[in-house]
Amino acid sequence: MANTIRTFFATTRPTTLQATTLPALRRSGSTPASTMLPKKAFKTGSTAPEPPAPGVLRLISSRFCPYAHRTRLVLAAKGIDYETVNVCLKDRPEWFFAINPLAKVPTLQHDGKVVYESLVCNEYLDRVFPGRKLLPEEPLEKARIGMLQAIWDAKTQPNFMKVNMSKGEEQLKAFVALKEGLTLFENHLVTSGTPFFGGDQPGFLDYSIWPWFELRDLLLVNDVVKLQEVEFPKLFAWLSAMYDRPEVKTVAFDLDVFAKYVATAIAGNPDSDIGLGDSD
Ligand SMILES: N[C@@H](CCC(=O)N[C@@H](CS)C(=O)NCC(=O)O)C(=O)O
Repeated sequence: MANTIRTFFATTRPTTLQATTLPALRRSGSTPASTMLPKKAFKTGSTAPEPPAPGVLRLISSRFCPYAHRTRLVLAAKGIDYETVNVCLKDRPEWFFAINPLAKVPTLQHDGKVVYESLVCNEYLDRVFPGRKLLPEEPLEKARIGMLQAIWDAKTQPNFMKVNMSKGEEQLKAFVALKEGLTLFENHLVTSGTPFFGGDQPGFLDYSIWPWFELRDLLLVNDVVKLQEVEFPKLFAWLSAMYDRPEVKTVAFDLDVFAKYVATAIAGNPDSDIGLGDSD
């Protein structure tokens, strides 16, 4: 399973970048728009879907992307209605580059506005939509979340990937580094005395780190690099508490399908539509 997760991000950049001519709006009112869009991924050469109707929030996504998963979690936590357009990461549609110059998921479209980068998307959703606030207002508390997020991005998440993609000495080194990063998260829970990084309920950071924990059995694939509860008791309690959350259940990855996707990726032909039926 080494060398696997890298392929989740494999992309082939289209050689030609066509100007996008988006067709006129096709919907109005409160039609549950997601029912009108295919679950299958749009690929290079596809016609762009019509833009979302006024007031409809669209998530441009990929079923197996942990960054898009961050945003799915926030959407579920805040109970926000949205529609999904899936894109193929290997053969991204040309029209996607005209919406987001990086052509990365997640990307949001909302009333003519475009927002991309998972953390930016999540803050946008938190600020613009009603419901439970996920980021603290208090400046120091917000700064603490931001600093832990920086640790996650610099030290922790990359080592989850390195452990997955390496072997032998290199893998063990990455595993030690991963555990050093995770210790800072463990310590935070010890100090805060709360079950979640967001307090009594999950907040911004809980959702932005969760996807890698949900995927950990696919990422940390042998017994030598398994996380042990005895080393991270608070983090393990946090894991159980997160699994109990309805928003986590609602958008949970199907790990069997995910593993099949990984197998197609290892074989060099990641199948974004794996597990979907003909009518999807
Ligand atoms: N920093 C970005 C990373 C998003 C990202 O890398 N998404 C991957 C899919 S999991 C992607 O769109 N890859 C396309 C590419 O890198 O070209 C974020 O937080 O949203």
